[in-house]
Amino acid sequence: MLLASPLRAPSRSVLPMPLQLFGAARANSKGVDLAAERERLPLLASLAVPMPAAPNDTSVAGAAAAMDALHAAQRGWNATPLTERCAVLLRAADALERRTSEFAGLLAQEGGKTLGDAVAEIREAVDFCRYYAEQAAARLAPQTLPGPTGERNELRLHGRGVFVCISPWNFPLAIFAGQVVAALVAGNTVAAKPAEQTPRVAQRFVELLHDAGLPRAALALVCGPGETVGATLVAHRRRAGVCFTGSTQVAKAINRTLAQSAGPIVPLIAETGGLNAMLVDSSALPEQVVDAVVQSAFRSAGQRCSALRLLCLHESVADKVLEMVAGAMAELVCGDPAEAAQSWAVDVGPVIDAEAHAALSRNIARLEREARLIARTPLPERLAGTHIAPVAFELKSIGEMREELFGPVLHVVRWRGAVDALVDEVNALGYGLTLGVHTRIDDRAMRIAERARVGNVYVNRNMIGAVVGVQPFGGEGLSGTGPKAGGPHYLYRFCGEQTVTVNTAAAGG
Ligand code: TXE
Repeated sequence: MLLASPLRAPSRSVLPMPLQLFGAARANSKGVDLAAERERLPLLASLAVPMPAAPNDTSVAGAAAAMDALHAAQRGWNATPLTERCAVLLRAADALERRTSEFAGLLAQEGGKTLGDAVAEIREAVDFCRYYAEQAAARLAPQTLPGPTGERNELRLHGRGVFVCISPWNFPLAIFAGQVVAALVAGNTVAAKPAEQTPRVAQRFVELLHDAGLPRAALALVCGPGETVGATLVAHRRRAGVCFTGSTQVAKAINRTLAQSAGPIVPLIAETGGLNAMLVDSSALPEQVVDAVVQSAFRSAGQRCSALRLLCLHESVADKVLEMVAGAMAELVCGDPAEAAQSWAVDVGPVIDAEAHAALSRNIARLEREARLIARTPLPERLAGTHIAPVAFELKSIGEMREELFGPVLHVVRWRGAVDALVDEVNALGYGLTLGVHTRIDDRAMRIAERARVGNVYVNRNMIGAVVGVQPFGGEGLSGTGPKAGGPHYLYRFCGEQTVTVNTAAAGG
């Protein structure tokens, strides 16, 4: 059934502006040339392959046993030459690239990804493998530090021990892979816990790593509920670090578990959600703003931590921009998972599960009572149970923003007066992940960036790009701890450091 219709170029009515909707975009937020990918993947043949069985959940006792086994294996893996650890990642990257269509099918079926999003995500995972291999080779070898005559000082980096990597469902391949390979290449063994919703993608990637030469003992896939299985890994006395991506609430719960459990003090690398704003001033180009808004708020059905949640429009341009946003939202195509898996024309796929659907529906009903509805994308009746139609509401003030709604829901406010005061209001929300700025006034964007307490600022473009090595990604405040994934400082957090000082004047020194 999935192969019933070949991929087709998106056909659309004439848009009210030169807007590029997702399927029609030439390059997407991950820097992937979608037109080239369309050529390369004319038919996703392996989508016809049935979904593999999901791995069984690990018991709590099994999770604890896995930690002990990983601890026993760590010394051996850490002693594996750095060049070989890097080579595993490079072989994995090549294999993943070759298996793009298979993984795209899995991502579409298990994670509800549109084809464009799935291909971009695979590319990101490939990039993580190659980038961390390259970074490890360049940064993790021992260094000699300057010191007094008669002494040699060496700085050595090593794996810390067993790293617990806990990932969310919204990038079930890229985030899972990025965490795991970073921890591994640094010399740690890894307990990898994927989200409950997406264990198959994780399992396939783990198999791929083993096929690429990773010893079985270096990595354990541990599936199951976060509150029990995940918490067991975090609380285990053998954990030497935790790398977590997910919600702010769970990051705080993990912090509490770490503080209350026996065992060493260990680092927590947390990447969490955001209440991401886009600031548009009176000089901004409306066409550019609208393209950026639609991409940033509704791509991946808004299920991205970087997604635009709060659009702040200067009152002089607000009516015009909102009219155009409404026009663009009317053009978005919501498609079912099967269509999404085979067609470049689907812009908005389903939300992840019934629970997410119910929570978003409740919040939208609240906004319908409390705020002004600006626009809603038409949703075919047959998709009503699985999809949330992209929707935009106008609020009276930023203070009405609540917690992150992880779906295609856009809040809009109008502003006037000093832009610094607006930035302060956005800072006061406490999150600090992404910020968009649209202005043609010289230096204004840089001043805003300086004042804003966020990890990633995007000027005069959409705000969901996080190309590995190009826009290292991660926030501060309620949005996470840093260092940034896909950046030059990331691997260091997975490493222990040791200095060795040798008295070279001593006999035999
Ligand atoms: O997160 P959850 P979800 C954020 C995004 C959103 C969230 C969505 O903004 O807030 O992720 O993902 C496990 N002890 N980002 O719903 O519920 C759980 O089983 C240990 C940010 O999956 O927090 C799952 O594996 N583990 C981002 C994982 O935590 C526990 C990029 C995440 O679950 C646990 C992408 C516990 N007590 C999404 N409870 C960024 N900033 O980069 C749950 N888990």
